[in-house]
Amino acid sequence: STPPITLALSGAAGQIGYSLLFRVASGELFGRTPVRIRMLEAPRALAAAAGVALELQDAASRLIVDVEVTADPRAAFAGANVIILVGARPRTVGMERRDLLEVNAGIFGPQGRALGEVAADDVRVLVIGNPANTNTLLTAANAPDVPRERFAALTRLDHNRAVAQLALRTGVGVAEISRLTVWGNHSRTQYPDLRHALVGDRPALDVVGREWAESTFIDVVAARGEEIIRARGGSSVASTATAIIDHSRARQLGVREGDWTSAGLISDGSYGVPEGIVSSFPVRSVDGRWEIVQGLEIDAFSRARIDASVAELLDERAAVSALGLL
Ligand code: NAX
Repeated sequence: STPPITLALSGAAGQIGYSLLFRVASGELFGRTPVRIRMLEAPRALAAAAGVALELQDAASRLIVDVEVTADPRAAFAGANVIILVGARPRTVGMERRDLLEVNAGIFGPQGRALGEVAADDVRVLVIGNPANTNTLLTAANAPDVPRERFAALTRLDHNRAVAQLALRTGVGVAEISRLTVWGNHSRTQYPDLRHALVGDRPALDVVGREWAESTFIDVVAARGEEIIRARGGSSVASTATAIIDHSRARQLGVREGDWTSAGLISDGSYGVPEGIVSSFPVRSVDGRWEIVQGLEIDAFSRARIDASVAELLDERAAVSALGLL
């Protein structure tokens, strides 16, 4: 029988954790491979996490080998093959960005160090907690021995939002949409790019026109998180869990020939994005490793949008560096 995968999930008692764990139990994340679950939580949420673990028992999943709950990153990450970092300190009213970055560096720095020391040799790390790109940078910087391509920030939710909007606009099923890219930061400055996208076999730009592509589409996708908060009275949870599963399956199984998806990866300088920052790119997975899709032509409009989001990422990196946290 297949040896189990060890999954460590931080923020496991939070909303996204609560949604994701039961989908792991039903095999959506790792197929038929059995899984050991390590739930990492802040000390104040350990009791709630233990409650979620009881419910996981009640799911009577044939795939779950065991569940452990801990507040110690080293215990959670020991031997972990997949680490999903959801737990973060959300921005509260009146909180400066500098404070937000500092508090989160206090979480992701030590977690990076711990995973670098004790995770399995084949570990993959996916960061969801915001600011996701810079939290990924902090995690990776503190785990220098883990190969750089193993770290990703989740931008698949933004990608899925872009796919859905383009399908709605053009009246086709989502399966007809390909070659969309989300570039840059997981924030309002992100650039959902349909310049290379296809609707069926037609260039998306010919179908929707420049006006819609360059204003409405970008605004709707980039502001979708806020729209959900207004409509639902809470941030995106189940769709985030879906995006985590989609990202992970695309990494494990690859994407359709001729297509790609989006993920925040540590830049190797591709597309003029400064080396070392974590930016969303067009990506494909080759033998389970993320690679940036090369050779796409970047016109002046795209250049300006990518540069604007990259400027924000450089700013975040500078702020964390200035605090002595990188
Ligand atoms: P919740 O507040 O429901 O859950 C967060 C959990 O993290 C809490 O249970 C908290 O106790 C835990 N936590 C805090 N510090 C921790 C630490 N040091 N170690 C372990 N756990 C810790 O938020 P939820 O709705 O689950 O969202 C979590 C994060 O996802 C937020 O940062 C949010 O901004 C981010 N998001 C990112 C998205 C993306 O696409 N990248 C989209 C959805 C979401 O907004």
